[in-house]
Amino acid sequence: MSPHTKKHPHLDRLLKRAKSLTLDHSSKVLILSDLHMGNGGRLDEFRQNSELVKTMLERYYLPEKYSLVLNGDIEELFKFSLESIACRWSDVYDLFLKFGQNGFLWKTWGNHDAALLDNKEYRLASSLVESLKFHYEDETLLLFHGHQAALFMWQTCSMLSRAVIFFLRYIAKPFGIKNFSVAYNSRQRFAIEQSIYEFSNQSKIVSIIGHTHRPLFESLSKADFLNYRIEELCRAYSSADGKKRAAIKLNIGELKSELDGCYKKGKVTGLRSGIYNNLTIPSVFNSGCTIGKRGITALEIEGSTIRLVYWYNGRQNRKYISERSNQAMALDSTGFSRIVLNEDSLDYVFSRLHLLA
Ligand SMILES: [Mn+2]
Repeated sequence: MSPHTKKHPHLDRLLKRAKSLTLDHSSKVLILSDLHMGNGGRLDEFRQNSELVKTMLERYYLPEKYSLVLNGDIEELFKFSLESIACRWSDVYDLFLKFGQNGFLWKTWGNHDAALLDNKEYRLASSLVESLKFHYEDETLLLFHGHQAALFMWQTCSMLSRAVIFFLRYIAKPFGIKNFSVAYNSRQRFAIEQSIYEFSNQSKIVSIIGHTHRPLFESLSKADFLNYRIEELCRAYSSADGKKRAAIKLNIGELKSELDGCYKKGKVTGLRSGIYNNLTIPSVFNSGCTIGKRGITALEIEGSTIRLVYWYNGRQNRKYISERSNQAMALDSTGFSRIVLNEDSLDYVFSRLHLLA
């Protein structure tokens, strides 16, 4: 296809109109999406992780001087009124607004909270945009919710939205029908991710989305990473002294059995690895969502590093596997823990994008 053919004109428009910000090597940004906050009742999908979200914002990201991007579907307006949401979670809005002091607070709208556009009462009204672009050196990261990729689907939905909202509020609720926010099956999710992936590679930008509730972190596959790490350790071994050699040998043994585990499953495992084509181009990242049963995922940008992190109740005796063999960090005595699932330098991400896309 000619480079001048615009296959995704609506995503292109989004990129052109995006609110511009510049990142430097001291920038810290937390990206969250898909909180789906409700009225605090049984059908409120935010409720079960609300303490976790409040604690990590207040005790970790605020004191660590992070700025905040809320990347869409923060409120669940298909099922609840803004009044009921704002009333139940006013302390969460207080927290969001404090991030302005660390740098900035921006919120992109998603399909479940687009109705807030004309609402003057809305507390985050002055932070609301459709998309954001971060300029990092000569590179661009585009942040948007992601539903825009399914424009045709969405136009059809808009025509039906009155009926859908009526159904969800007045029929689904009394009968206790759950899980409406997981609106896409895996094929539709794949179609959305794929068109954003295509668009990002064509435009040589990195897109950061939410919407599909599936965390994405394009990177080396776990097996490639483990191979690379083992290689490094073997090189270090030859120049190490006796004590260090023993530690390196132990470490290599652990990595080797992890690597064997990857191959035993018959495929290279990981959150994401090469499902669109044979080469992994790290052009689409997804912060995941905060309505998971066991914990939440989020993206962090800290200077030249981008990370996918997982926060969970550390008192539960469960083992979480990091793609990079990282250790979990307990947050003081809160009971909550954070583990880095995957991380890469932005320079590496953009080099790969330019060399492979
Ligand atoms: Mn959405």
